[in-house]
Amino acid sequence: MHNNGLIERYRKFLPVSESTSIITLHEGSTPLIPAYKLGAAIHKKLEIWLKYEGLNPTGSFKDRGMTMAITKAVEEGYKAVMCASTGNTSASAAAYAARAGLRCAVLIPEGKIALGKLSQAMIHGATVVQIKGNFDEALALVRQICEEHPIALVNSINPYRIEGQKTGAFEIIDDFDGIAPDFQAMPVGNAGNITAYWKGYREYREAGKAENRPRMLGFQAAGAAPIVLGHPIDSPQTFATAIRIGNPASWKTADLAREESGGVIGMVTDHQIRDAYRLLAATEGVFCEPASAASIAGVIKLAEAGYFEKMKPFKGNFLRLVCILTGHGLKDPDSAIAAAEKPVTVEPKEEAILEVLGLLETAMA
Ligand code: AN7
Repeated sequence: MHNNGLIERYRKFLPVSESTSIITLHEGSTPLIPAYKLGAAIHKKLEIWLKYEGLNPTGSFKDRGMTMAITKAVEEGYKAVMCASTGNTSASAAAYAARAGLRCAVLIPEGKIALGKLSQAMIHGATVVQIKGNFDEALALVRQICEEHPIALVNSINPYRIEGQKTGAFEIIDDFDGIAPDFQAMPVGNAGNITAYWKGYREYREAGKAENRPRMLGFQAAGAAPIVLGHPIDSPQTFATAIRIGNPASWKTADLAREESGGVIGMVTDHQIRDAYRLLAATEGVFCEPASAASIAGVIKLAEAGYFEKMKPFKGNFLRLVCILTGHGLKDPDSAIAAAEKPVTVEPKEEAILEVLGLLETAMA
């Protein structure tokens, strides 16, 4: 089936009408990839699936919300959009605004944006403004500017963003033939995505499309864990720059998702995130950005704490868990290069290469 984008696919569940002109880059319908080896290595009862959101058109889950936000901005007559961003929102907003013929301005924290994301916002022609401050300060400024000027704010406090992003939950349930996973694990930054997924799971269940709902497992970076610690963080720090956020806009609805679903919002250290990031790429061949690996790191931490021991699957013998891999690894090549083994440089001679490969003795035998 041709993918016409998620608004067409889930039109009945979204705030569009017959006359809405849809702005799409044919996002959504991303693969749900089994990771049996990884699951078994983490816990004998776990069956892990990876929702590879890095395969959206601009390389992150933000496209789900942006197709809705930009479609509605056009419908409502806006000529310009604006967002604050740790990177992916700016990349997505810039791309969809370009497609719609809207002006786009993005406000980002100077020096804390992964290279791929910055390159996207720039090449799509957005006006990129760096502030000597963090994401939370950028968002406060964008809110103020969009209140004072006819500019559509396209951060996830825009309800259309949440509407678009909830379709991720629909896709997972559709892929599993009407059964939600036992758990869904995801990184939490500004907390829009956990809000959106939980809304999606609730609505699909209410519409009779799902028999059950998952427990929501959200993970923040330890240096940027306001929800876990129970207070805003003035100067959030983590190498997973996407989730370097100290005062999430959707804090309350993230708490609600955890409560209503019987889930957990926890935190993982940069060290744990980096290990999970490498492990996933090396054992399953799936490359995500550091923030996305917080989901895997969190699941490992919960497994080690015995969290899954007493849990019962909704169906079958295994606990089915979906990790949302929110962004593609290529977004942030610097982190990959820093986390992996360095390449070896040798003379252009067979012997030198065989030596590196540990094949020298075999070759001489
Ligand atoms: C890869 O781009 O906030 O909890 O400005 O890029 O919905 O914020 C990005 C967030 C997870 C957290 N994974 O999602 C932005 C921005 C990746 C991300 C999150 C982000 P939310």
